[in-house]
Amino acid sequence: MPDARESRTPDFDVIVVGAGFAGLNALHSLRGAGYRVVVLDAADGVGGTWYWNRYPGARCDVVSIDYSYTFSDELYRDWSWSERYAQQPEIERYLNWVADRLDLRKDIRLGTRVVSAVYEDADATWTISTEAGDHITAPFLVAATGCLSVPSTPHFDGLDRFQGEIHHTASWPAEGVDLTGRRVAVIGTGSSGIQAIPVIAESASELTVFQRTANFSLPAGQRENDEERVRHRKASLAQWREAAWNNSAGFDFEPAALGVDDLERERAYAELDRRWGRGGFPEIVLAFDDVFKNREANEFLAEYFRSKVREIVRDPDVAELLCARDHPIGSKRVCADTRYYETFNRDNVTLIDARATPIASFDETGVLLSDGRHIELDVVVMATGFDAMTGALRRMGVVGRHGTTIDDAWASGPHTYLGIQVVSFPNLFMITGPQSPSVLNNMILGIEHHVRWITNCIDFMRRHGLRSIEPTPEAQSGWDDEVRAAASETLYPQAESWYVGANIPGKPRVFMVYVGGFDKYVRTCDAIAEEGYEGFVFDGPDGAAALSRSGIATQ
Ligand code: N01
Repeated sequence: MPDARESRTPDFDVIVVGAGFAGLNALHSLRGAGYRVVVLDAADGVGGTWYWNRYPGARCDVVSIDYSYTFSDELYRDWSWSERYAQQPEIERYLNWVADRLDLRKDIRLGTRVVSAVYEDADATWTISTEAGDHITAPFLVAATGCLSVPSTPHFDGLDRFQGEIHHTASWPAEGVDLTGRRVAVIGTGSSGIQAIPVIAESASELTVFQRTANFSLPAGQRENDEERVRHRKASLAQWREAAWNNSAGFDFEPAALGVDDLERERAYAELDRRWGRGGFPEIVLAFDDVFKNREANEFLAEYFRSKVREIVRDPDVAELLCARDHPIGSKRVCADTRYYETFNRDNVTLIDARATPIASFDETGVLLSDGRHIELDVVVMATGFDAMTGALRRMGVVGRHGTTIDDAWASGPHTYLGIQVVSFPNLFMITGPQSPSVLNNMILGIEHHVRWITNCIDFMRRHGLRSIEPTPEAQSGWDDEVRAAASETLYPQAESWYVGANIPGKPRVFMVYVGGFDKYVRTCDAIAEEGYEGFVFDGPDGAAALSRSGIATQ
């Protein structure tokens, strides 16, 4: 009988799923290292999250010059953002430009949805099956599937009877939706809702906003780019990169303490006022590290935000409803808005407290509230978020060693080593996976770090003739402990957020992000690689131990 190990030649060396920031970077890096790579994406264009999230007002809430690839000086130098925070179409254009510039398209298969990914131990090969019925094989699988890529639409009785249009912000029609003169409801007031609401209010005849939980939001400080700053950044990218790699959040500023003892309050208020005027996270939320750990400093900042809402919103009842109280500031993503609170001063905008008077049901013409009110609607916008962090891999039908599914492995929440690999899923690498710094740090730098780490790891395996890599259970449970310990020093776990899976019914409540510091994380991952991948096991070409040095376990 032929040995299964030699029975098939894989179609590729690496299959990458996802053609957003992570997938494009992975393709460029791995192809550059000499591997045969294919990228698969369900969308009809590149861009990942920036392909799908086309809702009105969608823009990045991180300054664009920090939200760009830094792995190539040329790419960085040759692209110029038109605004401080780029809008979705411009970011999509940027990623298309990168795809052309790096000649990536020839290795990307668009309109290709992965429905299963199964690992075969005998020949250490992943087989990817697509919705169209194709099967593609490779020894390595890279999940560049994003942290927020599976939209979540809650169940509402009667929603299927509604005769108007229903659109989720994260699967907005490419051709757009004309909301002019229409009666629109937005359900949800997270980052997406808060960006969309002011823009929708401009064209809708009536806008009804359903808010279940108020969020903290600050002015984004949207403005033209400061050309001098851009020129300086382009000229000194290497220094900026160095500083950001060594920064606790992957940016170029170090947070300081807000310092709110009694004598300091007046000074702190004046400082916050100055920063509020400039707008943006780095100015306020990310600027003070004690805010994330110290309840008193946190409440001081939270109350400052509430005072701003009361200043802006004319109706005091509406203002109070818009004041966030149920979670420490920063423990849910703080939103960056453009005239969000001002929108509630408009005559055509109504705020509904969806906690006090929840939606009872939909019918053909609109929505019925629990207090008996009926609101006639033409369009419902679901700004209801995502099955975050774990949703994409779970939806992809990933099956590892001995038939273990990712659902089995993550039944009590995600368990990983470094947020990069999972026990029982050899040769599967995640980019910005759960338990890595991902969404709470500079995403693009986090992606670039993982891409570099994964490319180096595969190179290492090639050099040593290794067929497969996966973490040891001990290393994985040690990383679980580290992630938990880092979170327990902060206020993050105190919120009912998507960071802990609270927005998806039945999802285990576990804090899913590593918050021990981006710089520390990078050093940890890199040291592990340099020391011969401590905490990982390798399988040699004949299934036997192929490498055994300084405690590297082999099987
Ligand atoms: O989703 P969310 P999002 N009835 O989960 C409400 C990133 N992002 O798409 O809080 C009524 O934050 C829910 O209410 P509650 C960013 O990281 C970035 O807005 O559960 N309401 C909440 O208000 C962000 O954090 C940008 O009580 C219901 C809302 O829906 C992440 O994406 C832009 C409900 C969901 O908010 C997710 O943001 C946009 C129900 N049954 C997003 N179910 C950038 O700028 C849910 N809700 C880069």
